[in-house]
Amino acid sequence: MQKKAVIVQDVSCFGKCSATVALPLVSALGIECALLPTALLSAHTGLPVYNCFDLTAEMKTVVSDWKKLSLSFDGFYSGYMLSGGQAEIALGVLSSLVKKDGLVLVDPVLGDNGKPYAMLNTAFSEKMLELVSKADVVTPNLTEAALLLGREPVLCGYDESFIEESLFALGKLGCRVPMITGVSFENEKIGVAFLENGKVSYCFSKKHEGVTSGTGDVLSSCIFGALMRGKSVPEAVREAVDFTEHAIRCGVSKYAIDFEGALSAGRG
Ligand code: PXL
Repeated sequence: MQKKAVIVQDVSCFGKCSATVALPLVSALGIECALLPTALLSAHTGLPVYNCFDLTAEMKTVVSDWKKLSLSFDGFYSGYMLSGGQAEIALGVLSSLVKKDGLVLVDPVLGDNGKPYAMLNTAFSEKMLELVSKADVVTPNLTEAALLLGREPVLCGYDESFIEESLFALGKLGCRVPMITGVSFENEKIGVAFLENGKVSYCFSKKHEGVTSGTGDVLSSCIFGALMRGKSVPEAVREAVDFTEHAIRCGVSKYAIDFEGALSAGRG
């Protein structure tokens, strides 16, 4: 039977991120995706002009209809949300629409480059921590890991012991496999650190200077899709890191990476 996943993400009409990245990538890995949209944006927030429409009320109706349809999902992947209220709805989806042994990946989209996103407040942080406590895998960047831990973000000059202590602290929040993305100890390499069964591992690829936009969603989507396909955590992370680097080599625009080029590579 084909596996089904629910994806909780915004729809940014222009600028590749969130749903417009997660749906094609997870679908390409053979997983049927259902979208619970958190917001409709004319363009993602990295663009100089955008409008954002909050879809909290619509999310409630979608979830209510899904319950009436008796839907049941094998996986759950959440990303960009606007509020604690939306995270609460996502928690409700987890408890009522996702199978008990379903795979849960929470990308705690809270900030970047040392700064929290504008919508972050105490209620949102608390609900995000609750979601994290129920996750199999969490994929914060360095800023988000610090925000989850109530610490000041450290973006450079850290060492392995700092990353490893952060991973163990994230594990204490209740998630089974904490990860930190965008980890870099040397100029030429960047990748993911993760903690599984008490062991810390790293997975790196070549670092391309100046590229950050859009990589996080590509990475998390690939990790989720590969795990849904039954890959082990180290295999899923390796595939995701390699695919993301491939997408960067295919092309980088001001606001996104060419994941479509990487998806279609080798086709005539
Ligand atoms: O990739 C994270 C993300 C998701 N959704 C929207 C964003 C961003 C990052 O800036 O603007 C709308």
